[in-house]
Amino acid sequence: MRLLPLVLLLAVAGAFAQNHAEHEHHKMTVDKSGVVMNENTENLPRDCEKIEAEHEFEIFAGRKYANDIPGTIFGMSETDVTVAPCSRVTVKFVNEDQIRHQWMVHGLPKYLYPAGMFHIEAMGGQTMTGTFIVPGEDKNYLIHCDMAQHMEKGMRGQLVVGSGSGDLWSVPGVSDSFYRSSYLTTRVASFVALLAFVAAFAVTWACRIRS
Ligand SMILES: [Cu+2]
Repeated sequence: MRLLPLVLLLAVAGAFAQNHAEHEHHKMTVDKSGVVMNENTENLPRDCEKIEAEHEFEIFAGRKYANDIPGTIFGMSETDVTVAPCSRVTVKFVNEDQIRHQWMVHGLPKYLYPAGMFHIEAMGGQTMTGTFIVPGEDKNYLIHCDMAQHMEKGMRGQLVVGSGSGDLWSVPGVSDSFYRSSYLTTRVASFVALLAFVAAFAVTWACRIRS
């Protein structure tokens, strides 16, 4: 029994070491308000000679930003963020809900951003600010919240560098409809309505001929 404290200590140390190993390739700032991962304030992407512009955005997250968009529960005040090539982008992410939300960008160069990702996570009611530098190429990057079901329920956007590479699908307020399935359903519904109209017309016409 005298060994028990030692065993417990080793177990805790082991868990800590493992946790640390999983995250050591990401650069993280963590405090009680949230997390900023892979922040980059000065390392230039390979296709940039200098910082060409500075951008600052204040982006709000919360249920109330989903109000105008059918089928969504969560939202962001801006789903379409446009920046200059080789610019430094600072995002102040304000979470107005009582649950955690994230502002996560994917597809950035992996030599600067482990897993190609920059991300800000704010606890409920908290604000977190983070900075990163975008490459020079015209491209659209996916922005989303990675909490379970949040992207599906509306937390999806795009970061457009320069003239971009084409709108991503299902971006609330940008691409036509949030769900591809509901887009199809709308078309099917229109088709059925049209068929019904034609059928009614044909029947009326047929009755007239008979009388
Ligand atoms: Cu979220």
